[in-house]
Amino acid sequence: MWSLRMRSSINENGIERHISGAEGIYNLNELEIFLKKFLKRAIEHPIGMPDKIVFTVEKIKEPIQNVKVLPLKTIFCNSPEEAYEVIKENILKIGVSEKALYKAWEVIRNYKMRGATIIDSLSGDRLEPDKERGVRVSRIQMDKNRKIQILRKIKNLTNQPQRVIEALTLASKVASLDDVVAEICVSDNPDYTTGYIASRKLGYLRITNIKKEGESIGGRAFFVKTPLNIEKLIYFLEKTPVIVI
Ligand code: WAQ
Ligand code: MG
Repeated sequence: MWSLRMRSSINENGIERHISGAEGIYNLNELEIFLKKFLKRAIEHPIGMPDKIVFTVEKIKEPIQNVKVLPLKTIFCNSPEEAYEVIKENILKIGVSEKALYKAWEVIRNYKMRGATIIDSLSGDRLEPDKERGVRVSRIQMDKNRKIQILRKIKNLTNQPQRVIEALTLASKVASLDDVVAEICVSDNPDYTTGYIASRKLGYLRITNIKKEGESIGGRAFFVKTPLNIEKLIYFLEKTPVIVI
């Protein structure tokens, strides 16, 4: 099996601004199709046309781990304020402090990162070594039959089912770790206003109207228990190949 990754960016006054990325695990004869798909995605992104697209194609040598998919549910909210209340209520009850949630929200609102911030679920401290980039979850794929089942379930709930599949795949890998208490995610696409919170206890809770239409804020935060081996956590998230079943 092969790991395929794409990231695209645009140079703005000497600063490389991330536009989009994609990840997958494929066999050799699928690679060409997905290279084309990822290229199309890079050049058709609503944020704009990139001036740099990087593809990484790597043969996977480690054993691939299976991780169970999180159960999916949608909570309909009418405004970002209502969404925040729903998030707060759910996330506090599984052991994330208000301070930590506030910190995550602040990072998501104010920084454009390529990856996720890692936040101490109690103190609210940021723990990722590279605070500009964050941690990028990679080497993930959803099992084909599971994908078909999820697509059937969400077809009337979203106009971008592929986005849900990818987010659910990522969230299932992240939530599989005992060190992780929860995740919160807001898409950085101005036209995509459904976000989610996820954990083994809550499952994958889609939250509509997590931000206002047209806003380009977005990001991800992983809330973790401390003390923990942060290098080991990051290695698993970035490097260990996982199929979500
Ligand atoms: N690993 C870690 N963080 C990432 C990754 C990754 N592989 N990809 C993106 N991020 C971070 C980064 O900070 C982005 O700005 C942010 O997440 C949002 O990324 O159920 O589309 O790709 O309807 O815009 C969730 C809701 C959609 C789906 C999430 O995220 C649903 C989404 P985006
Ligand atoms: Mg995006």
